[in-house]
Amino acid sequence: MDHTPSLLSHMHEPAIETMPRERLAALQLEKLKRTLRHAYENVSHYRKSFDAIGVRPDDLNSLDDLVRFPFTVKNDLRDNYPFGMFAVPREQVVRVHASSGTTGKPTVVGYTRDDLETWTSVMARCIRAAGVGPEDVVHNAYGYGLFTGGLGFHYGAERLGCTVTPVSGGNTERQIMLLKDFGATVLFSTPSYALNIAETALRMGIDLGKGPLRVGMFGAEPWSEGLRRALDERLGIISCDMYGLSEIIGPGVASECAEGRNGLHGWEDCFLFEVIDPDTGERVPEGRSGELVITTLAKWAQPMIRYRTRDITRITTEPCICGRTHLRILRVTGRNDDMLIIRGINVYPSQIEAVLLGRPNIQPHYQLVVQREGSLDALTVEVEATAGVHVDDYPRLAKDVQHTIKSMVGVSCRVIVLSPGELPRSEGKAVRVRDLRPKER
Ligand code: DLL
Repeated sequence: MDHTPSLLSHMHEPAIETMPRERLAALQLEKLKRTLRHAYENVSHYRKSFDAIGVRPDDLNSLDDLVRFPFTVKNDLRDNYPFGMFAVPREQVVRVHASSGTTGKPTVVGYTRDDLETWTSVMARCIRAAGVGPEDVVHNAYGYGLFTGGLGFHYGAERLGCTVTPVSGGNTERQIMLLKDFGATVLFSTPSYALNIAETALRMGIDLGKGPLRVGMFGAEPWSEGLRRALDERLGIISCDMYGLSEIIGPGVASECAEGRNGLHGWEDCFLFEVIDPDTGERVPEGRSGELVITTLAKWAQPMIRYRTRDITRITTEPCICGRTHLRILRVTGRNDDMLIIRGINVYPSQIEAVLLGRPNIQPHYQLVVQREGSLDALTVEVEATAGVHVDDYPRLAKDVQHTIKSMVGVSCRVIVLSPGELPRSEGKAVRVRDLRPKER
């Protein structure tokens, strides 16, 4: 069989990744004009929302002109459920995915054949950036199905020539047997599931840290540097962060390089990134924290114009040691929606995680329970002690954690220390918050 064409296309890719930023901007402008026209001409939602504020695709003459265009929000997708945001005849849509919302109907996303090709190639870029290649045996524990994680990683890794095991989530003991028997060198999963895998393996008497595993690509939920260190150590790997969302393409929007591991390269030839103040909608200067807004530049079935991700982050265009020129998204600390306001203090679960991971005798499993006490919200943090800590020591441990959370995050909370194994373990996206407040009517 002749493998030349696919090898050649891989060789062209790195040129895009190191393209000078001025050329990248010119490419973005050209693609953005096409995207705006395509959206306006083919999606009634965009036609209406542009007309409502009197802007036309032709009003865009520079990248900065994008601020004149309206945002798109998750509700726009819900209102047009299931296929109302498609910009091509349904016959050209060859795949749909969906993300389950907390409220009823899922958010549906569609792909043309070209969109799938774009997705596969950005995924291959991400996986290569983590230092993975054809020599690797990849264990893919992201869920296969409507969730974009499983199939997104699958096709990207196959494109690179890796040997892919499509395990999906769940049945953790069997996963460990396969990891070991197949000699997996790379693990794809959510960070919370990776932790579950590491822990279950130890219980089975298997130290994955001593095996051939060498790289982990973790994402789909917020996680902290502390959890990164724990996973690196327990699994004997270099773990890289991976970011994406169904509405934009799935995983593959941005990922860390193995060399830098300091922010995720967002692929600017395919996506245009902005950071805004979530209250005013104004762009914030580079380096300042705000809500990430993404416009697709190469998505035909369902173009997204200024999609408000609700994810809070910062971006930088400072050069990275790996030589890639695409901007970096600094770790996504959480979603706007995940933010708790406890007695006036804003708290993200990942901030609590960062504190817990630094404490002795505490395991990296936790849940935050929010309750209404009178007119105020009260926070209880449930954590687990490590094996071997005597129950008599739990109250002292609780006090220590409570004190550290207060001094580092600024929030007062109750802390309950539980025995090892008492908290639920994740098999996909971890549930970090149990909200027991009465539902607003
Ligand atoms: O979670 C896509 C994905 C799959 C990304 C596998 C990475 C790995 P959704 O289910 O639509 O898509 O959820 C998207 O998850 O808006 C963020 O809030 C959160 N998220 C995703 N990656 C990260 C990350 C997939 N690395 C939503 N850090 C996003 C923090 C993340 N949050």
